[in-house]
Formats: sequence, structure tokens, C-alpha cells
Amino acid sequence: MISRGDLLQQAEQILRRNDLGGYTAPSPRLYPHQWNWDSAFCAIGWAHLDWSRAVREIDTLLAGQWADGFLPHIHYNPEVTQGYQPGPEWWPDVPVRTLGERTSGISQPPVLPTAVYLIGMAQPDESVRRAWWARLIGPLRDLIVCYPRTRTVSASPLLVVVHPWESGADNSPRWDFAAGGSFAPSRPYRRADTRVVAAAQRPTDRDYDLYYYLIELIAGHRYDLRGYFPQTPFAVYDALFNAIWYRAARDVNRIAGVLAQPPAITEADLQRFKESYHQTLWNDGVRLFRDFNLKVNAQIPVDSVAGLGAISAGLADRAQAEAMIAAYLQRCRGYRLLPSVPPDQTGFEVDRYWRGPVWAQINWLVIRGLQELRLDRYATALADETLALAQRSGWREFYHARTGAGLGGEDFSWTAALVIDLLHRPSVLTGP
Ligand code: 2M8
Repeated sequence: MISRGDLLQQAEQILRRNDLGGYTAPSPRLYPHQWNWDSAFCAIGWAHLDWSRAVREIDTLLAGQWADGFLPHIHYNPEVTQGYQPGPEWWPDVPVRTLGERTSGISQPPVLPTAVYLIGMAQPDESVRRAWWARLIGPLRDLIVCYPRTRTVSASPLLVVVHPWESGADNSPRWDFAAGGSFAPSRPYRRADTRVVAAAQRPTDRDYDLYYYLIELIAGHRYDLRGYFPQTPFAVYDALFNAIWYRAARDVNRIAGVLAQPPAITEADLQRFKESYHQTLWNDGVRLFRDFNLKVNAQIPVDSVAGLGAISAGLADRAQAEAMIAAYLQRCRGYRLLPSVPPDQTGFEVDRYWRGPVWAQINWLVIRGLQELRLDRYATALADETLALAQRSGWREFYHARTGAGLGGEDFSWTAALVIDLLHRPSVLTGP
């Protein structure tokens, strides 16, 4: 097992190696373009190494922002023409702000505003910090208000996630209700992922049929939820996406406050959102938040680590967070932490992608949330576990839920970036 000093050095090497100029590829062979939440996490790591490089990462991500503030899940690098599918041709006429930028037509958990807040706080020169925030507050405000404007239906303030890729947890068993529906696109597609990573660790072809079916449906309606909502088999309130948005909205408000500007989302609206989140997604029987299927108006009866997202967002108080994490850990005894799906859950697979393995960026979110709630015992154990996984198994996309062996993509950027953050800033309360 390598030392923590060497770990830091290796992590820095990974980020520098994956640095493709203005952005950090998540894992160059598997994911050569710029991904939305990956880049936000990478920027958090870069801020400790080279603050202006973190700023650049974010500028490049925001260059793919749409006219209405929407931030797509992939910002394509036009120089990379091979090695990832789907390419930009599957997403025609995306309404980007800057003509010529190529992006996907769906989003991802909006971690970016929280990254901008944290990176700003890591800048010791207050005037530099304020100037940077003053430059970004417009795009961030647009981003945060765009989702309530374009992704709500009926009276609920919760945000509708329209593609498994938007959740970030692509083939989670939570989405099996749709993947089992035999949906397939009208045009043929080819998979590039299984040439890089063993098929047994990736989503199935049936999952991919659904992914491409939804791409055609969404692009065919010009990315307008009102157009395809009646037809889509997939419209959910994802517990993690909604938690991350809530956290992001509060962080944009904090930045706005420093700049003596009005909040992006009013306190009253945040409160309404929080109440709705609890009313719609809380499941007392399992002491976890669940996702909600809008097509049948019911919670999805599948537990996953997404249900702990409330801990990282300030949506759960200390007592509730402790009950949630204790119950989750109890279900995962004998496994590495945190399995993305508890082992007793139907659909759990110990080594397949989002169906069980451990993910460093999810751990990081939960760790930071636990620290803010002063649940230090849990936070420290989880941080130690996360560092140990990288120390023993290297810089992987995810880790085997039982053995901790490294799986999926190699030289993975968010794992490196967040290990850097954990080592440089061990605690949100006492760290430098
Ligand atoms: C994975 O998703 C992409 C599609 O967005 C894929 O499998 O092709 C997910 O783990 C997602 O959360 C992540 O952002 C992306 C890049 O790391 O890979």
C-alpha cells in the first residue's frame, strides 16, 4: 500500500495526464470529451494544485452552456472524432449560447455551482475571488433557474430527470423498470465502451437500447420536456439530482450574497422544494430517500446510495442523516463502503458499474455532508475507506463492492481530484 504522500503525487500526475488543454477528460480512452459533473469535481481538485487551471476547467464547461442556462452532460471536443459513442451527430440543433459548440441534449447533476463556491473559498485573495464570482454569477444564476423553469411538471417543484445518463448512475437497478420495457431506437448504433472496459462491468445492450431510444425521442422534440413528456417511458424525480440542485441553489445564493445581489432562488421557494423533497421521496420503512416514477406516480421501490444525497445537500438534519447512514451501513456489512446499491437489494451486482460498486465521488459527497452535520465518526471512517481504495487499487472509475478491486476505466480523473481534495482539506470544519 503506498503512502499518502505518494498518493497525492500520483493523483496530481493523473490530473495532469488527463488534462487536454481546457478540460480534464474523465478517462481519456473511455471518456475523451468533457463531462459536466466530472469537470466540476476535477476543478475542485485542480484548485489545490493550480487555481487558474480550475478556473479554466469551468470556463471550458460553461462554453457549452445553452441559451436558456441549461448545462449539458457532454461538451464535445471537436478534435476527438473517435473513441466515444454517441457523438454529437445524435444531438442535432442543440441551442447553445456560442455558435459552433457541440454538446449533448441532456444534463447531469449540477455540481458546478458548489464547485465554484468551494474553489472561490480556496482563493486567499478576496478581491480575486470576488472578481471571479462576479464574472460567473450570471451563468450560474441562469443554470440554477433553468431547471425549475424547464424541468417541472404539475405543481411539484421537484426536477424531472429524463434520461438515465442525467442521473449520472446510468444502469442503476432503479431504472430497470424502463430498461425492461424493450424500447429500441429506429437507427442502428454501435457501442465503443465495451472495447475499452469488459462488458460484464458495463451496462447491458438492453440498457443501451433504452439510452438510444430516449436520445431519439428527446432530440426529436427539440429537447423540450413538454413535447415528449406524454410519450416518454422515463421521467423520474431522482433523489441525488434533486439534492445536488438544492445544494447548488444555496451555493449560488451564498455567492450572490457576497456580491450583495438578490438570491437566485428565494428562501420561500427553497423551503417549498425541501418540503416537497421530503414528502415525495422519503421512505420511512427503509430510512432512505427514494426516487419517484412520474409515469405511475409512485416511488421506485429500489434503494441506492442516491438516497443518501440529502446528507450532502443540507436536506436532512443531523438526527435524520445519522439514522440514514447507520441504516445503510448496517445493510452493507462485510462490503467496502459505500456500495452504490445495498447488497440485499434486488438487482445488486457486486462488480457491474452503478449496480453495486463503490464510487469515490459519491463517497466524497457523503463525507462532506457528514462533516457539515458534525457526524465526524462516520465521515472519518468513510474518508479513510475512500483513500484506502485508491491506495490499494489505484485510480479507477469504481471499485468492487466486496473486494475493493479496481474496475471500469483507468486513470480516472474524479477519483484523483477528490483524493487530492480529501488530503488537502481533510475536514470542512478544521481543514486549511
Ligand atoms: C458514465 O456515463 C457515461 C454517459 O454519460 C457513459 O457511460 O458513457 C457515468 O458514470 C457518469 O456519471 C459519468 O459522468 C461519465 C463520465 O465519467 O461516465
